[in-house]
Amino acid sequence: MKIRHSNRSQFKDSQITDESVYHNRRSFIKQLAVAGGVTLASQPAQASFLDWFTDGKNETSNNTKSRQLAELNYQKDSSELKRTPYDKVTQFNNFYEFGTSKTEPAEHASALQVNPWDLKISGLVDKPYQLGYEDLFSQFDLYERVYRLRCVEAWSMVVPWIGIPLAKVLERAQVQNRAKYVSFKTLYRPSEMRGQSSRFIGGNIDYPYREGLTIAEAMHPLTILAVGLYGKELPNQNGAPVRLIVPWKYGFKSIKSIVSIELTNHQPITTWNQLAPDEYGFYANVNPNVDHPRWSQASERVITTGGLFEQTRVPTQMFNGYGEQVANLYKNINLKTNY
Ligand SMILES: Nc1nc2c(c(=O)[nH]1)N[C@H]1C(S)=C(S)[C@@H](COP(=O)(O)O)O[C@H]1N2
Ligand SMILES: [Mo]
Repeated sequence: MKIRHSNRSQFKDSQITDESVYHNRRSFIKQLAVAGGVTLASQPAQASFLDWFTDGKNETSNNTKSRQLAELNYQKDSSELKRTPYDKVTQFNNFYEFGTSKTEPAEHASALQVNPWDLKISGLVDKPYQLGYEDLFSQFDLYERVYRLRCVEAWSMVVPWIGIPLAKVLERAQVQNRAKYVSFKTLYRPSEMRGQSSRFIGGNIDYPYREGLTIAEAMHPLTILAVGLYGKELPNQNGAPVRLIVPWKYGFKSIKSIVSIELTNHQPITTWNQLAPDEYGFYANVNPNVDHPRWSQASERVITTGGLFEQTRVPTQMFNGYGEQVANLYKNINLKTNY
């Protein structure tokens, strides 16, 4: 593993606080413009970006404003969390499409072309639609959410994500009543994702990588589609240009580089459950009381700045510490058998 010094000084405090949606959107867009990630040249694109800074749009009715504030409150507790340095967040990854080690994603994910992108929202909806690369940054309000990410491998990190509540994306498609689950798929493009053309590199996964949630989980305000972290666009190795974040579930649920979101009436097949059903369930809620068959889930190693000798272990919390918000989703479910 490469050991590098933290780069935190490059982030302004304004990017990693929860002051306001307005403020975050503005600093995020500045970042995008500086990074050259988005072209501001064309008039229509510029107009839609500028709309973000005005209060004249339908998005900013009083109702919407209070809802936005309510959602931001979810972040209050977690804003106390100590953030994992940017270098660790972007160089210690799981993204088997680029290799099974923690360092291969950062080494090989630059091959992935994220612009243009095509994310389809389809299935049991009245209004299926698509989002292109720039739409991901311009068509919805963006929020900063500082969440702990707990991998099933018993390590965790704390990441300031920027994203869109998934519920907003689903609501636009007008979800039908008979939809019970949401199915997600990662891009399948072996020419750019080396693990998809080699079982040896890609860990024997039947690509594309797939994940799924119940409708209630997908609609929960903590569930977001992330398009950025630390005030910048997502690096490819973290799942650019758009990935799921479900903070109360093991990290493998948080599927990267998504091209398809499909509403279904049946529980979707999911990658890790298909590969090893005795070890990885569909729910995959973080649960210190249900061990993995091969290791304990009672505690976790916190990924910090440290080098080889660092060992910061903390007890794992039920639902990764988000129980107050999500426990009610599972009140009629046996969490030992539905792991
Ligand atoms: N498409 C895809 N998504 C994926 C994975 C993967 O291999 N492929 N790994 C998962 C796992 S196991 C974890 S812990 C998180 C890691 O996210 P991060 O690298 O941004 O920390 O991504 C998840 N999403
Ligand atoms: Mo993971």
